[in-house]
Amino acid sequence: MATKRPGRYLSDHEVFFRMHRPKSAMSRNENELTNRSRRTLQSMGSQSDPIEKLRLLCLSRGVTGILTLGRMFRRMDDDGNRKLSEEEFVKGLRDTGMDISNDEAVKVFKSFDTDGDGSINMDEFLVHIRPPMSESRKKVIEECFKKLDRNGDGELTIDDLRNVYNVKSNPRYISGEEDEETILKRFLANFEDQDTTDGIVTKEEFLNYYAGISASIDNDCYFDLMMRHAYKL
Ligand SMILES: [Ca+2]
Ligand SMILES: [Ca+2]
Ligand SMILES: [Ca+2]
Ligand SMILES: [Ca+2]
Repeated sequence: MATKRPGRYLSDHEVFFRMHRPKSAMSRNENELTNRSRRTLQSMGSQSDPIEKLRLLCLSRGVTGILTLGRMFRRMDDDGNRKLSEEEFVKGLRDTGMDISNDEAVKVFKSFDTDGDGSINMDEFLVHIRPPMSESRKKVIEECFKKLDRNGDGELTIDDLRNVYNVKSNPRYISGEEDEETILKRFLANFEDQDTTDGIVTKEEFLNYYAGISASIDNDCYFDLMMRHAYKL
């Protein structure tokens, strides 16, 4: 069982999930999520909450679909300054084909701009658009993050993981296919969206990733158990 092989989940996040959730249950949850999201999307009228629509659009691509939100952000960011101006945001929302009036879009913009500096940065964007999670779910995710973040600087890097997680039982390590660095790097990359993999996982990225997973699991206790088990809290 997984508990007897610490560190093995580092080899491949997919493997990690399959260890903690039977494969059939995993794909069943995920299929349910994508189907439910698609059905809800189709049945939503033009009066529905535009943010909920965006969210469902991402979730209909599966639990990791949430990582494509980052891509959406960059697509909207026309001048590439990593912030969305009101103009970029409103235009971006309308470009998704969403039925939303200018006034509505401006309202959404204002609600996203938490610090009120007149633009939306990536964190503000993700916080508002990812699937909402209960406080208890957020708390357990944050505890896991804290455990991984050994030097407590609020970011996960290879240095946090080195010598903490034993990769020596990893089959690809044993066979000599991969060294520790490669294995740890891939573990971190699971939490980042492919276009911006910088080897640093922020708490927001981590929360964002698990917001996708969380959306596929209805039961709070099960989610809690899965997280504690996975990170040996
Ligand atoms: Ca911009
Ligand atoms: Ca702002
Ligand atoms: Ca750190
Ligand atoms: Ca990153």
